[in-house]
Amino acid sequence: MKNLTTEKVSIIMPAFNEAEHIVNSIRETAKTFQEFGCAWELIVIDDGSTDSTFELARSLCSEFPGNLIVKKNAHRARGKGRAFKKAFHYVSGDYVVFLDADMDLHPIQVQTLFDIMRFDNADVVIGSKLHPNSIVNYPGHRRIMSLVYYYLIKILFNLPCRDTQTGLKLFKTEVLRKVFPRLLVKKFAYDLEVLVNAHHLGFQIAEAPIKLSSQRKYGRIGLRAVCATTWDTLAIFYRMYVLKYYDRIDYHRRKNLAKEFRRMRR
Ligand SMILES: Nc1nc2c(ncn2[C@@H]2O[C@H](COP(=O)(O)OP(=O)(O)O)[C@@H](O)[C@H]2O)c(=O)[nH]1
Ligand SMILES: [Mg+2]
Repeated sequence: MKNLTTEKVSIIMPAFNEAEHIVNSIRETAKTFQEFGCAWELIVIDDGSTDSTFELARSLCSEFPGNLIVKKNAHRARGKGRAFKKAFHYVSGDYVVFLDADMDLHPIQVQTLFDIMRFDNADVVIGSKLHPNSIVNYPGHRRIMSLVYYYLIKILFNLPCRDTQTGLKLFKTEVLRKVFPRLLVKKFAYDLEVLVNAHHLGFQIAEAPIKLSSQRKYGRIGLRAVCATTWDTLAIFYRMYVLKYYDRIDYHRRKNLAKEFRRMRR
């Protein structure tokens, strides 16, 4: 296998009630990155699972000392977005990979994302179920949801990508350092908020084909999650284009820092 990168890669793996998969997912990810031959760390962030996800993940720390970090949110399922934000505090790599914990998407595909990052000179590469070369095996109703969501995103944001929701993404760490402090969404539409802000800040986003084989026949996304995602999506649009919140956030932060500085000098 050719060398992925000479720099360090941090993989963030959110996990909620994944006792069935987590041990295999951690071992498989560790094995893949060991074979890539680069420096890596895997940050598993459990969101108050009600099964043994956290205990199982933590029991593997002695197998991968210095490479595996396992953290837990005390409160139950506060959302994947919030989990990513928390996990980012532990990141020490130059690149960050978002990877779902159920192995629907095998981490070997990170190689393709890195290749595309180089070829396209991109700052962000996202796995896309709607890429013409993707091989996807997932439930029919999820296909329809993906397509409807694609048109909604196209109309609202005109992003240079077709699928914002897939659980495999690669970022240069500097992108997330700039983007994370701006985020408000804590649950499902956080992917979109990350990409909308990265695009708005002028970072290049490219899409990669993926191979996805769904482990769960029906998925876990219910009607409530669909409604919440749609609502959050409209809220992101409102903040971006009506309130211009994301532009003002830097201004307010600078103003607060200046105020703090003056207070310190007094
Ligand atoms: N930390 C955290 N992880 C979550 C939460 N909800 C889902 N996940 C994880 O996010 C990933 C994707 O969730 P999944 O239910 O497989 O969604 P799907 O692949 O889009 O059907 C998996 O790794 C889950 O364990 C949450 O509220 N908090
Ligand atoms: Mg999944």
